[in-house]
Amino acid sequence: MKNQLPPGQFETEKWPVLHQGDVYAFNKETWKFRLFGEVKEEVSLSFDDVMALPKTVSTIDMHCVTTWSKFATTFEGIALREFLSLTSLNEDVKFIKIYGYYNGDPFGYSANLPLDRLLGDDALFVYRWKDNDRDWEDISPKHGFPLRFIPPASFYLWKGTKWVSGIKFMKEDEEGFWEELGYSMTADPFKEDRYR
Ligand SMILES: Nc1nc2c(c(=O)[nH]1)N[C@H]1C(S)=C(S)[C@@H](COP(=O)(O)O)O[C@H]1N2
Ligand SMILES: [Mo]
Repeated sequence: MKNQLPPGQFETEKWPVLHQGDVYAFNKETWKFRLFGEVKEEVSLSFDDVMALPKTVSTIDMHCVTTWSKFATTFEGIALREFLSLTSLNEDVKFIKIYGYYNGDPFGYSANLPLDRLLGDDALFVYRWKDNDRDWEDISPKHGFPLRFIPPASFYLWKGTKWVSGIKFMKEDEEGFWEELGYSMTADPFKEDRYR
């Protein structure tokens, strides 16, 4: 599903910035990435632990609910599935919530997603990107440095948590930051599935 414009969207060449709250200032000493919820054992990873995981490069279209879409952006990052090899999930885990910083709180932002649609190369925790106009660049602080999630193009971009801090594994679906405010649990741009 590449370079396909969902209904109600227009294409932008630039990459706009959108979020609530402060831009997180990276501190390698205190930065942690937690795997928790329905897991046999909780895991806490340092930045070096995360960066030692296998890398994936993918071109992923982005669709923001505010109606811009950006095509042909190539990302390098760690596929979500790599984290599954670091812990054992309890039975019947179907959903996750990806957490990130909001005004200094590492778990202040979150977005829910169905796990079975995040096992491919198009579900990445990214640290650098390039497009037709530029060579590889680190993800900037405003876009989520040092690490942010980019969801598959079949989800609106608010499911792409910036300044990530962990993944909660869940049996039942649960609202995240925007979902609590009335946005869609499923968020499919091709169905204009914006609100609940
Ligand atoms: N931690 C955090 N992640 C966030 C947000 C936020 O407020 N805080 N906003 C989301 C929203 S609404 C969008 S549209 C995308 C925008 O990503 P961009 O600024 O890199 O384009 O980030 C998402 N990730
Ligand atoms: Mo958004």
